[in-house]
This record gives sequence, C-alpha cells and structure tokens, in this order.
Amino acid sequence: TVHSVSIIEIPKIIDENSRGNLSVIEKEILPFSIERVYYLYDVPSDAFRGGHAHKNLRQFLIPISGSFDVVIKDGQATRTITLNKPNKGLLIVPGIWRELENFSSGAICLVLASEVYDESDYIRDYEVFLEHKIR
Ligand code: T46
Repeated sequence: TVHSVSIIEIPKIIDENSRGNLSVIEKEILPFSIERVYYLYDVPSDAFRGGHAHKNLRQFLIPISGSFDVVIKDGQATRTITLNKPNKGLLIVPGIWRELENFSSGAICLVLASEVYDESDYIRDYEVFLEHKIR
C-alpha cells in the first residue's frame, strides 16, 4: 500500500430545514496553509491529468462535484482512490506520483495547494521519479 496519502474528512453541516449541506475547510483541518487554489473541470471521460510528482508541494484534492480516480504511486506500490464525496478530500504529500482519470461528466476537482505555481517543483518523467526514490 502507498503510505503518506490520506483521506481527510471535511466537516459537513447538514441543514435542519432541508436546505442541503454546507462543508467548510478551516485552516485547522489542513497540515499546510493555502497559497494557491485551482480546479479541473470539463475533463473528458477518457482524459488523463497529472502524471507527475512534486518535490515540495503539498495538495488537497476535493471532488466538489462528480467523481474521478486518483492513481497514486510511491515507487513501489500503486493504489487507486476514487474520490466521489464532496466532504472527503485526498491529501498528497511530496514524492508521490499521481494520475487523475475516469472523470465523470460534470466532475470538478478543486485543489488547495501549499505553494504558488512553480514548474521547477515538478518531476514529469517517471524514470527520473524512480531515481529520486532510490536515492
Ligand atoms: C497536480 C494535478 C492534480 C499554471 O500555469 N498554474 C497552475 O497553478 C497550474 C496547476 C498549472 N498551470 C499551467 C501549467 C500547464 O501549462 O497549466 C497547464 C496545465 O498544467 P498541468 O499539465 O500540470 O495540469 P495537470 O492537471 O496535469 O496537473 C495539475 C497540477 O499541475 C498538479 O500539480 O497535482 O493537477
């Protein structure tokens, strides 16, 4: 199994008067402070996103709408996690290869990130990723 990824449950406030749910992410539930927010949407069902690792970036992925799969690799094991509940997000730490696939129609992946965008933080070559892991 791949360690160092974890599902974090986002508090959900169920309305007493049947007005639907409200979930809130306060700073206490994340192990980093948010420097950037982005989201993936209108993703075709046969498309793949991700396909890289990060050296330093920590991220929290939330399926705000719909569902998608996150394939996680730590260089030894592979694990596929389906995200399909808007109050359950996935925390991904540095040094983990991730691929996103199987987006449902209308799916939206909201990402809260610990750093601003920095292309030099990416490892986009899987062989290079494996070399990093061995060292
Ligand atoms: C990740 C997965 C889940 C920016 O200019 N700023 C940004 O903040 C981001 C995230 C991307 N970009 C540019 C860089 C590329 O030219 O947008 C283009 C698409 O980015 P990328 O191919 O990295 O997109 P994904 O969906 O494959 O990966 C993204 C994140 O980059 C990555 O950190 O973990 O979503």
